[in-house]
Amino acid sequence: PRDEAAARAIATRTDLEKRFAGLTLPTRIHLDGRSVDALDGATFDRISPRNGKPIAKVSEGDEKDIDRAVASARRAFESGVWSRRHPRERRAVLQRLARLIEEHAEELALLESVDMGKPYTDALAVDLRVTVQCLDFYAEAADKMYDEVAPTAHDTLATITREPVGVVGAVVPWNFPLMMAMWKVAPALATGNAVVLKPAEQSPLTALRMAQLATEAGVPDGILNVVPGFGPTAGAALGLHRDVDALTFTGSGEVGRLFLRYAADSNLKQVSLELGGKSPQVVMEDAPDLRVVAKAVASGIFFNQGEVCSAGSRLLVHRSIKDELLELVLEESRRTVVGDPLDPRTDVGALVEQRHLERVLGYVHGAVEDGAERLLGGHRVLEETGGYYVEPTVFDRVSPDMRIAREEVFGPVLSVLTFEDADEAVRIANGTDYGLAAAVWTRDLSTAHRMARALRAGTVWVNCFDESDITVPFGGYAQSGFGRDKSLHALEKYTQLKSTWIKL
Ligand code: TXE
Repeated sequence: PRDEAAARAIATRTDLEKRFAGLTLPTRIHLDGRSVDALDGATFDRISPRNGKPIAKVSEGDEKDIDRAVASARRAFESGVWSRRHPRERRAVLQRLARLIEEHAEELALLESVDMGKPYTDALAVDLRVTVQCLDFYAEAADKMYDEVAPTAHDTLATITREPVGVVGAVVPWNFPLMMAMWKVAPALATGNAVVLKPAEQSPLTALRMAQLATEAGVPDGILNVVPGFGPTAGAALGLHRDVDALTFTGSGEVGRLFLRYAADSNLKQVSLELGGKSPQVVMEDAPDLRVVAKAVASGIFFNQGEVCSAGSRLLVHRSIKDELLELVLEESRRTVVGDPLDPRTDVGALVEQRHLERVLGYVHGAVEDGAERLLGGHRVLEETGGYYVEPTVFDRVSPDMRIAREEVFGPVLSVLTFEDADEAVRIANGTDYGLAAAVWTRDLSTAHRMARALRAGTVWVNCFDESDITVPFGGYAQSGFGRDKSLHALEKYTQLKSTWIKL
């Protein structure tokens, strides 16, 4: 019965709250295997988006702290304690870390949920599962990478070997804090680099806890340093540092551009960028079961509060089936529960911070002003909790030139557009600056292949959405960035090729 389920849920929520209250929060910089304060002792308040209340004071690293973290990483890298270790031993250490993360999965999911507002159940089932898989994948890869011998003249030998780049800077966002960190840290460590990680100021806790576990697992001191702090100070210092060899970033396009500038203004460090998107879900006239499509459309935009770089924020549907599909999408959207991230019944948690809530609501108001028709949602809800909740929102009659159809909202807001034929669908789908992901729904094999080729995106899904696996690369075309996370291709970002000629 519903009441009983509700009572159970509340008990669980209370248990989680109690559990969180009992945790010693990881709040200090992780440097040389130890927790230390910022050099000037500065801290900043972490506010939980579930209720707007402070949960911790976290060390605020700045340029000087980044400086000593990079120096420590450089020392550790050059010492060879990790870079020259037998790859099999690096594998064993990373596997130990994977097991420790597994053991602490509930604690880490709880930190993630309270820190940045995603449902605890998703944090556990998605973020933590993927984090562990990622680490296991790159740990396994560590001792299975072979180098090459080139087919050169008989009296020469030319080897092509992969070497670690050295010190890797990683700047990550707050939407999947631990998972994104691991997408960068695992391949970088597996290939023998040292890493300085700057988590987002909205979500530093899991990265700090993970670094403590890394030390416990045997990652040598200095090989993984984590410096929480703000973008324009700590983030910029890492981007501008002359002793950082590669910088891997996930975040906004605006800041991505800055990292290219930082590299140009300092040491031309190698930069890779993953910058979000405006992913279309293209539903052709001959789409399969529209109920299945509707479910995928709703979860594709509401999962993780819509704070997903590949969120299916544009529904492009053939005019002839629009009414039918839209009705089903609205049904799914109404069933989507917004609520406390710690409540197991919650599908959509809290947006990460007040500023972001305002940004999302700003897009909603802008869409109304531009003439889009609001069919559902569009409001802040549960304001009495002090948290930053927005209900699932659906806009119809969106035209491709409206801001809501072009810019990344990063909230639970779906725009519906229509098309007459495949050419128009492709034109609209490809008509933004982004190119991260796209989906096409069709029963026709040729249409599927033709559309998959025509869609300008790093990932194309056919008759599915959000399908993913650590073995498959992820990254963008166009202004969604360059370089790939996940799969063996990600290793290219953290290694460089050396050609060695030997005259025989
Ligand atoms: O991102 P920022 P924000 C998009 C999404 C979102 C918007 C703004 O549309 O609404 O960006 O989010 C660090 N120098 N995405 O403001 O600012 C910052 O500290 C160096 C898409 O949170 O890009 C954090 O660690 N670093 C995205 C990281 O950059 C700086 C995920 C990301 O923050 C910096 C997040 C500076 N001047 C947001 N300013 C995705 N691709 O998934 C900030 N940072």
